[in-house]
Amino acid sequence: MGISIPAVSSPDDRHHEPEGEVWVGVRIEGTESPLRAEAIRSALARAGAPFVEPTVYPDSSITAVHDQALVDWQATAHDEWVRAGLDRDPGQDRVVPYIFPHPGLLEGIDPIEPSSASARAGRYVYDTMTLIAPGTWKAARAAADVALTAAGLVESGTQATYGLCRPPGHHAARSAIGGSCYLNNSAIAAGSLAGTGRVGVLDIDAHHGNGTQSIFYEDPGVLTCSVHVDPREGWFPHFFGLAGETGRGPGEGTNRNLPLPAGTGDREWLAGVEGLLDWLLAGGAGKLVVALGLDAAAGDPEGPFEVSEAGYRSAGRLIGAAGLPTVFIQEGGYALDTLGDLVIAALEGFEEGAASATGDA
Ligand code: SP5
Ligand code: ZN
Repeated sequence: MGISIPAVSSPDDRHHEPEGEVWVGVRIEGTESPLRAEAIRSALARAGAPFVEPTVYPDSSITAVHDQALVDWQATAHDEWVRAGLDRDPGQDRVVPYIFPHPGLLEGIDPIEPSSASARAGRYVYDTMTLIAPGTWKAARAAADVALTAAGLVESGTQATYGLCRPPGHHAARSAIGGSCYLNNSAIAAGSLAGTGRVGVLDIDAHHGNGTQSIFYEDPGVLTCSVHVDPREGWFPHFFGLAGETGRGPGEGTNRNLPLPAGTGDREWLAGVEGLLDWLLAGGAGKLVVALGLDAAAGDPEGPFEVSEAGYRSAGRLIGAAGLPTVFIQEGGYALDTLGDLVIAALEGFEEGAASATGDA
C-alpha cells in the first residue's frame, strides 16, 4: 500500500552539517547526518506520499515555547564564533561550549550574560554534542516551519500529517539546547495547536523527551508523555526521565514517563505506547503530536531497544485507532539503511488503524 498522509519537508535541512559531535572531549563522527532526511524523503517518495513545502511562520510561534534570548543567540551564534576568531585559533569551526553555568558553580547566584563567544555557547547549550555549523540555524528554523505547517494542516481539518523535521527537537528546552536538537519542533507544533483545547504529546523516540517535558511542565494545556530507555541504565539525558516526574503547579499530573530497560522489544514497548495513549485520551487530549523517533528500532546505533519494523507498524495502528487529529514530527532514528522503511511502517500503520476506527477498513 502507499501513503496518503501529507509529508511536509524542506530542502533546507541539508544546510545543517554538524560533521560530528564532541563526546568525552573528542570530536567523533556522529550519526545525525544530512543523509537521514534524504533516506526518509526517498522512502516517502517510493510510498507515494504527497509532499508539501513549508510555509514561513513568524518567530512568535517559536518564542511561545523558547526564550527570545535563546532564539536570538542561535540565529547569530556561528557568526559570533567566527568574529571571535575561534575557527582560526584554536581551529574549531563549529560552535561548542567549554564552560557551563552549572548549579554547583553558581550556588544560587544569578549568572551574568557572559561576553565571550565560547562562554556564551555554554550559557545556551547544555552538552558538547550539539554543534552549530554555518547552516545550522537556516535548517533549524526551516524544521520549525515544517512542524508549524504540519500542525497548521491538521488545525484546518487534515486528519494526519507528517513533518520531516531535521535537525530533531525534543531535547531542546525553553532556554537551553542539547541532544542534537536546536528548536523543539514537537513542542512548537503542540504549542500552535493548544489554543483550541487540550493537546497530547506522545514521544516514542528511544530517548526521554526532556525538552518537551520541561517546556510544558507547569502547563495544564498540553499533556506530555514519553516511553524511553531508562536513564538510570546509562542513557541520555542521564539525569532525569523517571516515572516520578509528573508535572508541577498547575501542570501537576500532566506529564508521564515510562522508562524501560535496555533490550526492550515489541511486546513491552507496545504495551507502553498503548498505556500512554490511553492516559492521553483519559486526560481529554483532542489533538495529538507524535514525537516520532525511530531509534527504538533494533539495530539503531544510538538506542538499545529491540523494536521491529512490525512493532513500529503496530504503534502506528494503535495511534491511528485513537481517532485523534495527529501531527507526526520526526525526531531521532539513525540507522540509515532502515530509517525510511520505519517511517513508512509507522505511517502506514496509522492509516490502517484510523481506517479500522472509522469502520472503512
Ligand atoms: C534526537 C535524539 O535522538 N537525540 C539523541 C541524543 C543522544 N545522543 C547521545 C550520544 C551519546 C554519545 N554517543 C557516543 C557514541 C560512541 N560510540
Ligand atoms: Zn532519540
